[in-house]
Amino acid sequence: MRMHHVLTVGATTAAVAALSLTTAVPAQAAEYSSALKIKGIQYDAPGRDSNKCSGGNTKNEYLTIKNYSKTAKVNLKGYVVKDAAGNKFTFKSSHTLEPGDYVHLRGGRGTDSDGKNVVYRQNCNFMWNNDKDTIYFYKPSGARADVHSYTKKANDRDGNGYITYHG
Ligand SMILES: [Ca+2]
Ligand SMILES: [Ca+2]
Ligand SMILES: [Ca+2]
Repeated sequence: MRMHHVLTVGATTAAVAALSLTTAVPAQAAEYSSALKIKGIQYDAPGRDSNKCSGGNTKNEYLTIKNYSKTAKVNLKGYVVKDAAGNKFTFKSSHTLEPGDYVHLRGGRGTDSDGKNVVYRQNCNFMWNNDKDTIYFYKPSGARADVHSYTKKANDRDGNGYITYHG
């Protein structure tokens, strides 16, 4: 009886450990039904970081969103990007991504351009932390399109500040 009790406790502990492991798996394990996904992120802008609008390097921090559909055009208008701290960016203007097309969502201020594949957050503060963060990407409906968590240590082996997700 005593032995049985010990075994039961052991099994329960293992089950709890397995459960917490499952919970701790980063969000990128999940796969959502979406044509638009995160191709990669330059989360650490090259060089010494400065959030000054003039002369700073926030523009060199960017998220790349790509249309992985072979047939569907997708308008970015209404899509939302959030980080772990709840900082939020909404694509407010129409910007159509053709199949295979991509956009760089850059920090800082600038002129959005379909031809140059760029949208600016119009905010000179950095959004993506250099040590770790989570990238949440939502459809206009509020449904998740893609989510990825990173740490510099685990996900950026070459240390260049860039991480590839859906290449
Ligand atoms: Ca930097
Ligand atoms: Ca952040
Ligand atoms: Ca890298």
